[in-house]
Amino acid sequence: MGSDNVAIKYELIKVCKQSGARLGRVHTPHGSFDTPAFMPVGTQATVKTVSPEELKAMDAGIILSNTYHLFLRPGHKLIERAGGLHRFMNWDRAILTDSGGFQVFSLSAMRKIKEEGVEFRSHLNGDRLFLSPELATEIQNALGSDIMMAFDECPPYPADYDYVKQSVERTSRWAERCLKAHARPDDQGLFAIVQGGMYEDLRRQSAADLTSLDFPGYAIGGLSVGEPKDVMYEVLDYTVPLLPADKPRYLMGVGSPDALIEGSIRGIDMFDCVLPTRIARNGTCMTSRGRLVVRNARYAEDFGPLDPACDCYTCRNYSRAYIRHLIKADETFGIRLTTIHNLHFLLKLMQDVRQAIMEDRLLDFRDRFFAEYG
Ligand code: PRF
Ligand code: ZN
Repeated sequence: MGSDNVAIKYELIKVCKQSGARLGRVHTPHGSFDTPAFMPVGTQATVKTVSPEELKAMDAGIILSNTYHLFLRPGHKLIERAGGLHRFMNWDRAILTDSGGFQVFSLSAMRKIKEEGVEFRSHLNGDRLFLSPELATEIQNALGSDIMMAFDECPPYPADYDYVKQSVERTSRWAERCLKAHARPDDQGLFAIVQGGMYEDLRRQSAADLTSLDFPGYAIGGLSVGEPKDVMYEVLDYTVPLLPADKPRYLMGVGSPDALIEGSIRGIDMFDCVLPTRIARNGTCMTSRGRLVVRNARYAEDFGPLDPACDCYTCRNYSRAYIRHLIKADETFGIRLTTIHNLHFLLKLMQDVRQAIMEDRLLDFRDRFFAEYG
């Protein structure tokens, strides 16, 4: 299980003989979670509309939150004074924080990337702000997340080779600066992020740079940024084998059911995505038969559950017609019900994936799932 003086340890339990997927367990200062794992997203120190008790009942062992948002509001110093992010939000299981590298590029205006860091304007009030590897690390140390992410640059898609090469090299220098700035290595693990766009030799260069620095886990960034799915799977095919087998591997920002299964098959251990919670808020549900838009008029008098195959709180107690009515009437309970269902659906999918790995039948599971899900 690795040495004892590190915050994050990966335990490999079993490799699926049929697919090569890994069943494992990640040990953190706030408990352990089984992998492959899906991490619900709690951007603003809350997984939108659901309580920590509800998340636990759905088997979430780890959630994700965001440096960028908490830095802007309410501020990491305030959260530190509250006793850290776990205490502040009443979540005593594991938390991973993203570094802000990606959010600065996707949300803020007027970014200027320099060697020192990134200058940007707040998406809330236009304030001129600056994030650097050192500050992103200091913020995450103050938040006290179990897993912190290095401050990286995620290039857009498509991006030309020379641009991506520069950004890989900068991301490597920034990762080293994060490691130096990290003040709590005994109770927080810092993961590095492999970039390199869709270029195999740049992924190779990025992985070589970062694995030479011995982080307790590695993420693959820069995917699910608009490229075709086949391209993402191809990048995973050659990138995952570049990462150490005794550390967790995290595919950032990916959470569609098909990508969770295909990523697991390729050796990914952790995933996060706003998809289940975001689509829930406009009335879209993930079901065993594919997506269902419960707002649709065809469900006005459908008194059955969202998904007959689901045993979540929502499906055990409420009908499509009722949920549709709530959402159309702008009643917040409606989006709570769809959020609970979607999170339950993905967390249950990951339980099924883990069971299939245990029984060496993940490829069979994939084929059966896709035949139903479409
Ligand atoms: N870097 C960081 N966060 C991310 C990404 C990345 O490349 C992605 C890419 N899909 C999602 N979230 N820091
Ligand atoms: Zn359900």
